[in-house]
Amino acid sequence: MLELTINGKPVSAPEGVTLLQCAKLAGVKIPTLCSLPGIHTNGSCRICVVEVEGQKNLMASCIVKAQNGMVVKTNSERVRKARKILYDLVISSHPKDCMSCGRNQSCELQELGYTLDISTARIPNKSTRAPIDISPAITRDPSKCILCRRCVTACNDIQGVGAIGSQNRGFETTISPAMDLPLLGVNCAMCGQCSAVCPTGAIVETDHIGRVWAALSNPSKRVAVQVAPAVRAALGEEFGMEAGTRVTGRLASALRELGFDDVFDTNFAADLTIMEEGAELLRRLQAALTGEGAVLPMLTSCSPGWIKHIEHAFPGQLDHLSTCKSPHMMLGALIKSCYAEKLGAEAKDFFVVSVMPCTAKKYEIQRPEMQNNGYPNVDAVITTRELGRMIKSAGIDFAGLQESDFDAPLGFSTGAADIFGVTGGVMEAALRTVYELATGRELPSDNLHLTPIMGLDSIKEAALKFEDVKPEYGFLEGVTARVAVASGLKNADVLMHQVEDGASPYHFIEIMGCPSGCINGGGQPRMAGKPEDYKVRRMKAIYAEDESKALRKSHENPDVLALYKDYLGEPGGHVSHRLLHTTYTE
Ligand code: HC1
Repeated sequence: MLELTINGKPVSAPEGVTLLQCAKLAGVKIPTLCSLPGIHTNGSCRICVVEVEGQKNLMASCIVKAQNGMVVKTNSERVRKARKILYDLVISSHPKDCMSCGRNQSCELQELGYTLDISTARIPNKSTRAPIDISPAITRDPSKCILCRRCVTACNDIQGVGAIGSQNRGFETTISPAMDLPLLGVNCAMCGQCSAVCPTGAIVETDHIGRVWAALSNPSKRVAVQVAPAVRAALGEEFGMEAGTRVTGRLASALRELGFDDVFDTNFAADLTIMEEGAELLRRLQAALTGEGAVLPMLTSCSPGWIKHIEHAFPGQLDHLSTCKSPHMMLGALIKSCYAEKLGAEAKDFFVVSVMPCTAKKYEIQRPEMQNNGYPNVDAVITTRELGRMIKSAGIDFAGLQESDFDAPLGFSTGAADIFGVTGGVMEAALRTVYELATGRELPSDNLHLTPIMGLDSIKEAALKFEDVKPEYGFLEGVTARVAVASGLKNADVLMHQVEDGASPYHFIEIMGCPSGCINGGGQPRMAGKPEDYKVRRMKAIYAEDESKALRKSHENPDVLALYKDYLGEPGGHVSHRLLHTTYTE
């Protein structure tokens, strides 16, 4: 252990930590605009400067390593003055339009001004408005960029995509795609990890709140809403609750209070996806194992950031993707067909809203593959953050809401659907069903988890041997199915290079575009100010949702079974294919 002094108090810290981490361990908060746990920006903002005895210059505490005997001051007059000057320089080119900015009251730059007790801007404003880049999922306003480079780190180092970077030099420096191209013109996956770390309003999700309010006040539209699995494990954070607080019942009530006519659950369609994807996997395995030939490994297709990435990075491998649409698109397709028919209505009468932890879902809904009979399956996507803003703007006391259930018939789900929200969950849910269908034997309800693919590791794998299968699944007898799971696009690439080389040992691979899966989606509450284990807390909430359910396997969902009996026929059948499946050919 190291022994040093911070602000006159003795502090012990493990070897290797920075002064910023060391101060945090000692309960001393040093302000910063660029550093975040897991995001290493090399001290670009300098706001975290501290005085170190014996050193002439102030030092950026996020890059200087703690050393034995150091005497550090984090709040001296010299430090405070320097931070104010640095802050003034940052805001000298900032538009200062806080009142009309989407990040008003959730902006780290604004909050820092308060923390530093800034009362006047002493450097004349040099701000010039640069053109705003509005893509279907992400909106970039370069005027609000403070060059902290968190987004560059998220895109390049964590996701391995490299869609944005530093352009030009000195005062001309901007953060943007190369040659100032729009995001839609480069290899951006629309995952929104940049928007989740941006401290200001420079990178945000493209706003769908306006179109949702408009639909809610349009008397000729029936407005149905659905909620992704991961939203219920994080929305509470927007209302000051601890990371990992489960708010499923309050969420359903809030949506009713907002005026939605139907409050459905994407989880229903996650169960449906397992039926469809499971049938597709069994068909592909049968073809492969009986010598007919099939494209394996099959890759999951529910993460639209992942879909956009494979189109850019591995365009020759698209036939590995499952043909299943993502669950929320499936549910949208059902609302505008089966459910509309039941009510004597038509697709045009409905406006379907998805509440998602994901920004790429905004891109997904406008894809031509995601419509039936000329109508998009889903009309608007709001992120978890956007829903939080809508609830606040409607004056709803979220914490004080009574809990309620989602509406029938498209709101009931099993625990298998809940775990879609975390990396490894789709695979575990699929294997729960495929194993029971193939063997006819029930898995013990107290031992459903496939532990090798649980947890937040970036790449995981498991093997499952099929023995004593039912006669119709004889092709599986003695077969050991090998599966892998990756979350985050950089990790996906590792598995995809094997696929591209024809060297993948797996039959089935789950890929989620965001690191750790949807619990850490680009549209989830931002991590700044959260405990470092916030992802673990959200993961535990997701597994707790699963474990709290009476039914925990998708093929046991009675409403999904009724849907097949009354409308769809069988998994992978003709109606399913028309509504619930697609192919990507870009
Ligand atoms: Fe996801 Fe999915 S799990 S993609 O991670 O398959 O976003 O939560 O809604 O559609 O169900 C996201 C989450 C989500 C879909 C489902």
